[in-house]
Amino acid sequence: MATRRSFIKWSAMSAAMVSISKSYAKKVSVEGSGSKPIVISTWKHGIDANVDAWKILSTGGKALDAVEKGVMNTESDLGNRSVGLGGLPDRDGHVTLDACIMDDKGNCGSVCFLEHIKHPISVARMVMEKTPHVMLAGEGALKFALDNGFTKEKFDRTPEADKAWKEWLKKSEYKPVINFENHDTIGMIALDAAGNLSGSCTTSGLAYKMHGRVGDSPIIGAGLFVDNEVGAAAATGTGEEVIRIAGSHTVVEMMREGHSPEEACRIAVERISKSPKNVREMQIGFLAINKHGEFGAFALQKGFNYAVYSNEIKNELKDSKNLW
Ligand code: SD4
Repeated sequence: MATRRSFIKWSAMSAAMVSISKSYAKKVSVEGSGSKPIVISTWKHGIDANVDAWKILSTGGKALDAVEKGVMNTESDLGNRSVGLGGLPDRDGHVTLDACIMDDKGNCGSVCFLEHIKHPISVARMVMEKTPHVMLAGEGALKFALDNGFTKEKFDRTPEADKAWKEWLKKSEYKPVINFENHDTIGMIALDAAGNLSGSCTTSGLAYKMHGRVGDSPIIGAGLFVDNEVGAAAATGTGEEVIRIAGSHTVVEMMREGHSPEEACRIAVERISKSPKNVREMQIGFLAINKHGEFGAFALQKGFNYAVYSNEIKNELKDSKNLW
């Protein structure tokens, strides 16, 4: 039987929970008007990726299918220097790919340090759906992909990436820092017509990184996080800094506390600005959607943009606000 003391404790907890959920439900100042379905994704290439995602979302399809199909568009573009097999290699000439995906039920899958596969995002989805694991790396990830019907692309680097790498080798200046010319991982998050969220993230990582380096993009909670009760977030920029603060998870937790998507992203960016490393020259950006379909973004530096597609916003590139 409940004692008076446990009843009082329970009542106090319930009151606190009601006030938290009220503050979450409260409409704070937000970028997006709050509609569904909606998809948002990082950088200019998000425009083309959103088109493929929207074909699924606008016909009642699932956010999970949309975010996979959407970023496959970017992975297929061999002209892209930071996503897919067209990406710039590491310092030893290897193009190593990182990707992850997360659905509305908390399922997630990831691959990192994967070579020779055109669509790492689909391998990540297969890790999620066909294995008891979340993450496969390197040779093991490649073997898993080949065993499951993916084909090994023959070339090591595109001719353009090869040329850029050979040019870089002349000085071999090791500066694995995201600056203003050196970024465009795709992170995509979507809310479908049924009200479910999912996200994806895929990249070739930092150009000329150390062989074996893995960034934030395949790490659930860093490059991507989805909580279907609250919202979803994705990151772009210098992965080490995003990992240090568990960036995308932080953004989602801030939304859980009642912050708008943009405010939540700003809080994460402010934390990064206090990094023990010198982040003055780095670019890091987050984007987020909440359960109501409101969205927002925030970055350290000027220049981060993201693409939004909904019934009201027909695939527009928006400039993110920034700290510095
Ligand atoms: C990484 N976050 O590997 C990725 C790189 C990136 O825009 O986002 N570039 O650190």
